[in-house]
This record gives sequence, C-alpha cells and structure tokens, in this order.
Amino acid sequence: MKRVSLTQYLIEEQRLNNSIPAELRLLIEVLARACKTISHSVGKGALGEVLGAAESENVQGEIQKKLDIISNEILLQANEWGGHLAAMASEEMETIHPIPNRYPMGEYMLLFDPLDGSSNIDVNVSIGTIFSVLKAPEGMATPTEDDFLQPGTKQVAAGYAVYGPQTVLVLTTGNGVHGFTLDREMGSWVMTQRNIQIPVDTAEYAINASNSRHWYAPVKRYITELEAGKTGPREKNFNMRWVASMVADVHRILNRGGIFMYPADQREPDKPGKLRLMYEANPMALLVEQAGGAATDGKQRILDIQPTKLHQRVAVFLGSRNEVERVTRYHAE
Ligand code: AHM
Ligand code: MG
Repeated sequence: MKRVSLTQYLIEEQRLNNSIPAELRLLIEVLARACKTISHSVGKGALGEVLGAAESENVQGEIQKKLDIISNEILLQANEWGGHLAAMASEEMETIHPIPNRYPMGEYMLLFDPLDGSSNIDVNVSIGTIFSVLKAPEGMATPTEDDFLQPGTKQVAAGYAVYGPQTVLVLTTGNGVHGFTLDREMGSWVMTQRNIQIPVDTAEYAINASNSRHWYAPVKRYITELEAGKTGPREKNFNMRWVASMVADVHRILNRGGIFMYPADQREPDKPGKLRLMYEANPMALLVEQAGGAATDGKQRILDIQPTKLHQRVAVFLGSRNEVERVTRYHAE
C-alpha cells in the first residue's frame, strides 16, 4: 500500500483542493511535530522523571502535573518562531500568550489543551493534546483575549493527538476528518484513516455516572432509559464506557460510534459542566460534525455558542447523531 504522509496530505489539499493556505499548512506541521515531542515525553514515563504533580495550580485551580507543564512548554516553543501565529492560549495559562516581538506575527491564533486527561497521566492510560485554530480578526494590531472569543464555526482547523498504545493525530481543516498514525521508527505521521464517519446510531454511551445524583431531569431521563435496556422504552441494550480522557472517549466514538456526555449539573448552577468551550468542546465538536455526528450543550449547537470568556465551561453532548438529537430533544421538552 502506498503510504501518504501528513506532509503529502497537506500539500495535496493545498494544491488540489485549495483548502489549506501555506501558512496554515506550516502551522499544522509544526503542531504535529510538537505532538511528536509530547508523545516521546509521555512514553518515557517514570524513566524521564516526568510523572507526578508540579508545585503549581492552573487558572481553574487544578493541581498541574509535570507533564501538563512540559507539554504546554513544548507547544509554546514550537509555535512561537514560525511566523504563522499572532497569539496562543492554553488551558494551562491564565492569559493569552502573544508572539514575542522578536518574531514575525502571523494571521492565525492557536488554542490548546496541552495534555488532556490529567487524572490518567500517572497511571498509563491514554491522554492527548487538543487544539483549535482561529483566524485573527481583520486589522488586529496587538492580540487580546477578546480576539479569541469567536464561535466554533470560525475554526479553520481542529484536532487532537491521542497518546495511547499508538499515537494518532486526528485532524480536520473543514474537509473531512482524517487520522494519521505516528510511525515511531521513522518519526513520521502516516495517514491511516481517510474521511472518518461516525455511525448515526449507537448502543454505547459515555458519562461519569458517579455524578448521577446531581444531574438535571433531562439527563436522568435519558440515562435511565438507556439503562433499562431491552425491556425498557428503548427496547435495546446499551453498553457504557468512560475513559476519563475526553480524547480517548472521542477517539472511540469517531471509530465506532457512541455518545459522550459531560452535562451541567445541580452542584454549581453557574458552572455549566466541567469541560472548557474554546479548547476542548469546540475542536471536538468540529471534528464530530465533520464526521457526520452532532454536538450540543443540551440546548444548542456547541459551534454556534458565542464565547464570553477564554476559559468558560460548557455542557457537552456529542457523537452519534440520533442519540445527541434525542438527549437534546429531552432538554427542550
Ligand atoms: P483535564 O483537562 O483537567 O484533564 O479535564 C478534562 C477531562 C476530560 O478529558 C474527561 O472527559 C474529564 O475530564 C473526566 O472528568 P471526571 O474525572 O469528572 O470523570
Ligand atoms: Mg482538558
């Protein structure tokens, strides 16, 4: 079989479909290289002395792991000097990171969760990097947080790398979703999946059920019906999976269908769920929609939400279209 590398795929997209400007291609290549470096660090584990907690908290008040900080640094350093970016923002940084003056400024803005699935870092379970790419607003001189506050529909690229038994990069630039496996011997990304499609129906769901006592009625109803199985109203048995790494859960759903949920609940009514809109929900929502699935916050399409804060949270229901539509309908009823 002829191997198509990430570089070849990107150049062909640029040349044949005209869907990727040269600067965006450079950006994705640099990102992919950074993910390769992160994959290497993650893979060393205890041998690289990278496990365990750092002595700091991030803006959400969560204890940072050493690998959170290492991954953040890798992404910042890799993306600073290429001239393709105007600014970056990260789960691990309170404020945005403008490109230092000594480097040229480009027209794109990059957001990332450098290492998602923090609770899995030290226990050798899949984790990943999530990224979202926006265009800087017309006429922007000095980037500010406000320039990032664009709805997910404005993303020009999004994706993740999952560091599991294999390291896989899943990418969309608005022209389908494609997967690239890291060839560890050659150090290159090889296309292993073209045009990933999520089945519209599924018998698999993902939710942290330990929170069930806090759920709102529509989520309770939906899950109770799934649990009732063949003799319940759905007349079908459902299976549950929860990795506690969104990247790994979404990766499974892209590959064989399913619905992923992190709902808002009654604990903190002002805080809609756990996941962050700009660098977790939006990129995943774009991937899922590009693969024929759906993504809502229970009420509206995630990609249509107008962000008001860089680190804002959002409820998430995404995956196989018929299930996402059903649970969204329950919220409306
Ligand atoms: P993180 O960005 O601090 O790693 O948190 C996000 C993660 C998601 O990957 C995952 O879906 C979720 O948190 C798991 O949460 P919980 O521990 O409540 O099950
Ligand atoms: Mg995260």
